[in-house]
Amino acid sequence: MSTDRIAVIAGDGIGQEVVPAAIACLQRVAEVHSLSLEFTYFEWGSDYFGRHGRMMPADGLEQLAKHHAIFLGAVGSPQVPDAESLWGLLIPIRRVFQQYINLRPVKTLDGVASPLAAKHPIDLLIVRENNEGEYSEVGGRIYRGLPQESAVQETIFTRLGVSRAARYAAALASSRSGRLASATKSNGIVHTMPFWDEVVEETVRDHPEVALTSELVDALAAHLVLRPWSYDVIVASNLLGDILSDLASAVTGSIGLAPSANLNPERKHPSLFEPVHGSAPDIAGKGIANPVGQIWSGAMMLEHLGHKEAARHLQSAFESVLRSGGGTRDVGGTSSTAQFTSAVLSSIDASAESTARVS
Ligand code: GGG
Repeated sequence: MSTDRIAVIAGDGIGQEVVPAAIACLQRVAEVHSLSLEFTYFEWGSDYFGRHGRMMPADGLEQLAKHHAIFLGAVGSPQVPDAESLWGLLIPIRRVFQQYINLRPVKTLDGVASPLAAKHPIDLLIVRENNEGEYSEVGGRIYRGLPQESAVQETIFTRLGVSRAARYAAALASSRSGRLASATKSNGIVHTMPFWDEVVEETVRDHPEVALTSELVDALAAHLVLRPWSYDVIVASNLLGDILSDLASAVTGSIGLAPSANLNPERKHPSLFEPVHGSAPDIAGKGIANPVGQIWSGAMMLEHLGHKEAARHLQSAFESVLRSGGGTRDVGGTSSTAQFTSAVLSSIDASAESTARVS
């Protein structure tokens, strides 16, 4: 049996609560499926920043590189400027390990009511370009504190970056309904967005079976509220993909449900799995955080590591707890993080026992 080495960074706020919850579920499902998962914990994040003036040690990326996957909770604290916390940990990991795809599934789950009148089930995938675009270091501020103070931030799109995101999204669409929507804003952003559109269109031409639509992001956002079920795969730039995935997951009931995989598709480097939500300082420490986004990210990690059956088992365990109304408060239930987690553990055991009885 080979061992999967997983680096764990619980990080800030509710990351400290949902990560242990998800690891308990991963360990239980690993026992059932005879998998060897080895978790190594890195206490990096905003507390580390308070002690050391940086979010992770200077050799942090070298330490992470020795692992098969990275399991991250949340980053962000009122004590640390947001740009320091994000650019000191998550963004270098995404870039150095060439995790250029951020795959964000959005799905209606039984037992979770949408805040909107969703007439049909939602099941879509957002492919967010994860290495460039609006998240750029190019720019700066001048004349700080003076009346002429100015700030400039440049968006960088490269042919390589846009085409590989589009290619990944087109292949996904091809394996599903064949429908692919690309988010743009080429009416207002007149250089980078027409370039995005051109490169996406050229790339998707290699997939004649894929029907590509290009949609202005403002209209796309409205459609995601009014008829989210009509989308299958959406490809978007770094910033637009981030915003659309928060919106779409909120439409399914809660941002606390949404998982994500930061993928290095070539598998040359470890990929990173994290919930879409952040550190939620307003509820941190109260024991009420929804661990579904983190557990679902764990299921995506198992699938990426080649453990498809274990991934399905974990997925159906948390889905069945939600279905029976055992969710946390954000999805209309009454469970604490601990109660929800223990219900998922029981569900893993129950389905393992019934499978054993049948075979
Ligand atoms: N779960 C990771 C986390 O804390 N994300 C919060 C966040 O602001 N991420 C920024 C991004 O994904 O671009």
